[in-house]
Amino acid sequence: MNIQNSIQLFRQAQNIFPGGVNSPVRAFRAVGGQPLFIERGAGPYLYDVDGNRFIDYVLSWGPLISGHAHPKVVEAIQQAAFKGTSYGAPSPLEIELAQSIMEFMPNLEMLRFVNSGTEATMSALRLARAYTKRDKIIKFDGCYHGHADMLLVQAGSGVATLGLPDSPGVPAQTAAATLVANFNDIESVEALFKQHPDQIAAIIVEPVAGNMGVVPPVRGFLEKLRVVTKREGALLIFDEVMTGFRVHPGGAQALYNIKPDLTTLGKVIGGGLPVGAYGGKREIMQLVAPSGPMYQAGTLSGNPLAMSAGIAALSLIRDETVWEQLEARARQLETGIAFAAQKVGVPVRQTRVGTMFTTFFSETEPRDWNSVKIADKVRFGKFFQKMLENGVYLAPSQFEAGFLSTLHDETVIAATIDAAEKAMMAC
Ligand code: HOZ
Repeated sequence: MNIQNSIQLFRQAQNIFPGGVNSPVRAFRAVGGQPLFIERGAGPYLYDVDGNRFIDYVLSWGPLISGHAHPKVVEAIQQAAFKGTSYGAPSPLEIELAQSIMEFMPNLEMLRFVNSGTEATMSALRLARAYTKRDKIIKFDGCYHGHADMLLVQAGSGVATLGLPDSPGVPAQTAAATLVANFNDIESVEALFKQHPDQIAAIIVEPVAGNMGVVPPVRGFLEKLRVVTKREGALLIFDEVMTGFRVHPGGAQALYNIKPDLTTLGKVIGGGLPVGAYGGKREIMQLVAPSGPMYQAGTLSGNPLAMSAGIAALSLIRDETVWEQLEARARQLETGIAFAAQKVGVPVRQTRVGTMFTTFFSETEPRDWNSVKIADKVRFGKFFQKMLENGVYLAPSQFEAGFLSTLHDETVIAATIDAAEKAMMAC
């Protein structure tokens, strides 16, 4: 595969950006080789600057449920841009998008728009602390909720990929207020409540873990989190930045029928533009300034481009048949990859919930970070490179999720399975 232009650009980029990138996982350090520079995306495909075409399963790390550059989303952004790119004042678009989100997720009685998932989780935790008047929080080993100080503790995603469980620069006191439990292990949660009585403000959880690769919750785990938090006077925060609209139209909270106190959402509600939101029970949300004393603000929050793109993107997935088709294609991919691995004799564990999936190169059932981290990363790296050579772009880390769009049709999926079989034979 010719990647001469990408090679040249990466050389330049390394002088300008740390590691040559603006977000760590993109540097391909976990899979070898070097990043491809992208020229454009169209439907299920990405095209790099050397003219190579790839079936894309990253989809901007999740949000592009209707594929790249969907005409309706592009048109909405164009129309909005003609009317100005930012007002720093309320616009009717904010109400329209919020109402659309609330139809999908009725637990959000009120919400606040922000600019990213990181802002959403950081603000939701501040709110939980303000509401409960407690300082400590619980997160799960291997879960990632953005790069706010208090959340860079035994985190997933790029932090796990690069083998940096924590980050220098996070004050020890801040890190000490973040308690870490094991995903899918309610006993580890109970133990923390016992050790820190009346001090824990909230549990924040990816209801389907996605940032250590896709790890579904075991039966009863989320239900128990709900019971324990209620009993202990702590809030339950579902971080649905990844799972929102991905595992079910109403997110994981609809799929598993759990009512969290607060929910965080990210780029998916802006059709891939920079946006996020946090929301939940009215009584809690009313603590947010200016209706309450918990301060949080942002000039670009609710900006008209992101709102317009979000309105268009969500309107495209309202139809139930869209979901049925997505589910069918995702199942085709899941079984196809698992079958290819079996045929070739490569041990994998294939996980999937809705349109999120991961192929773990492991014989151990993925259940938590400890069972996931032993996956064969070298083999994954080889698989990743072979998939690229065969025209398939996966997330460049064993510890990330893959995503499908409505434009990943049967033919696209069949080509992916074919590529997977070839790639497995070579790794
Ligand atoms: N940590 C992000 C995915 N979980 C990657 C973001 C990016 O590189 O764009």
